[in-house]
Amino acid sequence: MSYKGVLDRYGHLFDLPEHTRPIALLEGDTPLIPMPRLARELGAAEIYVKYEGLNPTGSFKDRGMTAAVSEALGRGAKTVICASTGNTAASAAAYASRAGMRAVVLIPEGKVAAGKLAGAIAYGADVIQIEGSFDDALTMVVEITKKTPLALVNSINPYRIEGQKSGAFEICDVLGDAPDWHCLPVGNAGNISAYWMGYRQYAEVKGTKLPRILGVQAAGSAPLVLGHPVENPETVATAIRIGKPARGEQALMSAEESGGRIIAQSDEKILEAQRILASEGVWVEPASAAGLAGLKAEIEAGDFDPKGQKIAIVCTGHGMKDPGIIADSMPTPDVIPATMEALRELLGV
Ligand code: AN7
Repeated sequence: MSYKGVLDRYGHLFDLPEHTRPIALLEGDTPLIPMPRLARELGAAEIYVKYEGLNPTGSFKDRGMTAAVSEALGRGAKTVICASTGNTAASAAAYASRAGMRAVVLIPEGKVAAGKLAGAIAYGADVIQIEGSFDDALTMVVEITKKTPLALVNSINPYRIEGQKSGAFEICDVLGDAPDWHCLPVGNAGNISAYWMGYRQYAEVKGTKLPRILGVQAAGSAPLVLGHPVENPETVATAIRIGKPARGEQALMSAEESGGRIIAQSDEKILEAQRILASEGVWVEPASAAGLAGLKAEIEAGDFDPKGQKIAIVCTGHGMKDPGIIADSMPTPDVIPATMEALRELLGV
């Protein structure tokens, strides 16, 4: 039977109300790409990248959005609303349009990568820029959904988390068990919470083991590492430029329960990890490289013995989401006259 998306495949494991009316874009079923060279270099047994950029709107958000929009539609909601650093906005916009609903997205002005903003506009959302941060936008959407029939589709919405558990199920299904370690970026902290719930559920129903979780924040937006909210978060990894994570407590508990931890990495290290992944043929947006940056740093610092370990790294969004960062941090291509002579001279052949 052909693939129909995460609700179809894993819906029996999601806690969703009866009224849910499935809206799918065949999200999920993303590749778990083996990285043997990286594993050798870092001294691990096996490393896999869960390439979430291959979801329909280019990020992992589609896993949870299919569930949240399906529930909202079934309940009779006409409009969904979210705050977003970009990927949630694009995903909400796509699923809402597919459902025939209106999407309103609030984003921090000037801090959303081009590919995400373009997506939200292309899918037909009402895009509103806030003269403030993601955290300000989230406060506003939470407030307005308390008093109006607008349906909130940020990951405070429990159905988002239900859908996002599918990432953990897929990794276990492909590997035949959970990995030893699971590394991923942490922003608003929905994904880390969802993965831990998913792994725990699979351990109960399938007898798989529990991985240890390494969550990675950007150093300039690391409230869970600092232990307090960050008023003015800053990082090139704009997806995780979040100072007051909605599921912060749950994220800390998830990491701790798993025997893992949440750490922070500098922008420099995050961009380095982005380049390493690209050198293996996997282009991800900066935030998505945080998991690898953290793993590499832990191994190099001797805080993590990779020997014999099977490690999954979630790369949450596609590189095409943020073309600007490449233009800013990498050399501009050479320009030559349209002659063979110039080409041969440049190539030295
Ligand atoms: C590529 O889109 O918060 O810890 O509003 O886009 O579950 O928040 C995005 C988050 C990691 C962090 N990687 O996940 C939003 C938003 C990418 C992201 C995260 C995000 P959470």
